[in-house]
Amino acid sequence: MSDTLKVGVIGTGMIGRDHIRRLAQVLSGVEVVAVADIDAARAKDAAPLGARVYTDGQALIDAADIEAVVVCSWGPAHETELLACIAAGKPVFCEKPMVTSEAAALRVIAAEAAAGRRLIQIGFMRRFDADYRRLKAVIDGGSLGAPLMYHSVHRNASVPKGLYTSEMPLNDTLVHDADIARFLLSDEIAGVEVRLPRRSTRGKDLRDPTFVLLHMASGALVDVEISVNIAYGYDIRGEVSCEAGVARLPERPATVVRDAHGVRQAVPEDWRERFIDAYDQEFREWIVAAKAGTATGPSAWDGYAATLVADAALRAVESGGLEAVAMRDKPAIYG
Ligand code: NAD
Ligand code: ISE
Repeated sequence: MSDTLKVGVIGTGMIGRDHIRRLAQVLSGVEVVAVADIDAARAKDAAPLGARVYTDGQALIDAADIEAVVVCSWGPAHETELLACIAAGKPVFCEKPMVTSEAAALRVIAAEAAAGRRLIQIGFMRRFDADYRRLKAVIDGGSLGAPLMYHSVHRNASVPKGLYTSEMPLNDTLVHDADIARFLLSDEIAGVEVRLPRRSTRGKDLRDPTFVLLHMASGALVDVEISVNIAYGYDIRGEVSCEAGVARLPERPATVVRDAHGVRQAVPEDWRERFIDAYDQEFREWIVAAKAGTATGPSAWDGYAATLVADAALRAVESGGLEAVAMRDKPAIYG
């Protein structure tokens, strides 16, 4: 493999464009040589100077000069793209959600396990965020005792303009909170309940907000507020209550403005601003591993775990009760 990792990016929507920007302009040791999108105009518009443009992701994956792939298409398209990358033996960074059903997740894991080595990193960027890493270090340090509860707040100002379905608060948004709960508490999710509070009148056809309760295998409980249309900004909060103290994510630094309306600080507009450094870091680590022909960081197994939680949450909306999450035995490649 060359010194400069030659990558192709599939999906040139909001996050595809943002990742192309960081790969082409911010990070070193990597070059975007091709992009693909079913929307040809969008792909052309997003392509860095000199990069080839495809409308077929498979053709990009098959291209001989492409050493690694970044998947930023919609969740339901990810399975096909991941299986094609595994078949081609190419490391792949795949945005969350890895897939949108348990059956698809099992097919991806089986294919990667059969390949005999990790090729997939999932875009759970919170694991690379300095604030979350410090919070985990405090919990792991043990001075506060065992974690008993985790309160997670996940607020979006508005829903994205592209594909958006009624299932997305659970299979697209909740997956971040599920993954970070597993990461922070070093625990697995054993069951899920969902409660639907009074509905916000701001979204015409939107069932928002959503309240989720995750039952961890240890007995710890995790409550998650998901708001996808809360107007004021992108607000991510987290606090862990332990036996002998609590630890929480800090307030983000922002200029304090005092004027005739009072004192205020701006809230990030969306995930691009809040997690800008975390996305850069997840790709730094991905590039190093991809150059070695493998993957580190959040794995397909983590993608599978989050998918199971999303499936259980969707069932819990229907049943109104506690839905179990039962994970299979972990294949050896996931450690
Ligand atoms: P988007 O709608 O803005 O863009 C998706 C793009 O993928 C569109 O241009 C669409 O034409 C293209 N596409 C769809 N299916 C395709 C296929 N089979 N082949 C090629 N192109 C295809 O959506 P987005 O906001 O950029 O989200 C894309 C993915 O990234 C989603 O899975 C989303 O959950 C994830 N995402 C992650 C984060 C994060 O914080 N990690 C943030 C935003 C989005
Ligand atoms: C989006 O797809 C993301 O992944 C963001 O990180 C998340 O906060 C948002 O809710 C999703 O729509």
